[in-house]
Amino acid sequence: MKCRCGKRAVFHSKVYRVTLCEDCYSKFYVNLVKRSVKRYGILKSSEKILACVSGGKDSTAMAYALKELGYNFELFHVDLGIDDYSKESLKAVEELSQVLDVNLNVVKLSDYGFTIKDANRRKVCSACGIAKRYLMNRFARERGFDVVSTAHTSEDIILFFIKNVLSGNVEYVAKLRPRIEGHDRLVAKAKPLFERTEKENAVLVLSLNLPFTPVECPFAPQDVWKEIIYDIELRKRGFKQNFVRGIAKLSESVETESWEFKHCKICGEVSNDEVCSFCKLRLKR
Ligand code: Q46
Ligand code: ZN
Repeated sequence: MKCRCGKRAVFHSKVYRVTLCEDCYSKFYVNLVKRSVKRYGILKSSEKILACVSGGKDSTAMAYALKELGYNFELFHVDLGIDDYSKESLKAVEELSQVLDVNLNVVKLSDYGFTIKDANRRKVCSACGIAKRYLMNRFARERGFDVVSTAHTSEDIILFFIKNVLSGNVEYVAKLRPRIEGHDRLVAKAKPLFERTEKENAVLVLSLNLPFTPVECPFAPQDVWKEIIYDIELRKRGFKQNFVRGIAKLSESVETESWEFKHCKICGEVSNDEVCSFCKLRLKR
């Protein structure tokens, strides 16, 4: 198959009705991100952005798009201390920082007195999420960043939505807004890739040969819901994109004004409890 410019195609999509080569695809991808950011007011051109990168393909694609769109941003990586996975991830984000010529900030979880491997094995991903959210928010606020940008894809958003609806946490849909404004000690959060798919991100990083690690975290769960989401997309083209747009609309209808926040009596950060989840993790040591 050939691109409209005549070169060999690397991407074909029935949803967008396009067939594109490497060069045309990267422009097309960046334009898609630009369109989402504009339509949903996800980022402002005046903002200083902290872009969270794991070393995987999705956050690499996000960093590339932010660079191409001319945003003022730095990279942020949490070294989780998970053996080879963390070593490979760190190597990838260091290379990415060089390739994009963007400053990289690294925070080591072990500096806070524990590593992910110390968490209860069945709850390791939940502990990891708590630690990453805590560290990125605190780092961003203390260093004067206006917004934290994460590379959640449409699959992540749909997965989170399904799981929370199934457990009855309907109000949590508010957390799926493409942009959540800052409040109290919480910095604004942005998801510029919420309409993008993992495949679109993979094609971008592979076709541009951007640094990323294909090494999977040893704790990554086999999620049957992800497979179901892929199956639906196969049977109903455009499902993911339409569904996340619906979630974005729904998320705006959830009232969050009455949500009450406390402050952790140990670290002072925003918390649902007397002691925040991150300090609880640390204290279990
Ligand atoms: S890094 Fe952390 Fe993921 Fe590994 S421990 Fe689970 S959550 S799987 S994004
Ligand atoms: Zn705390």
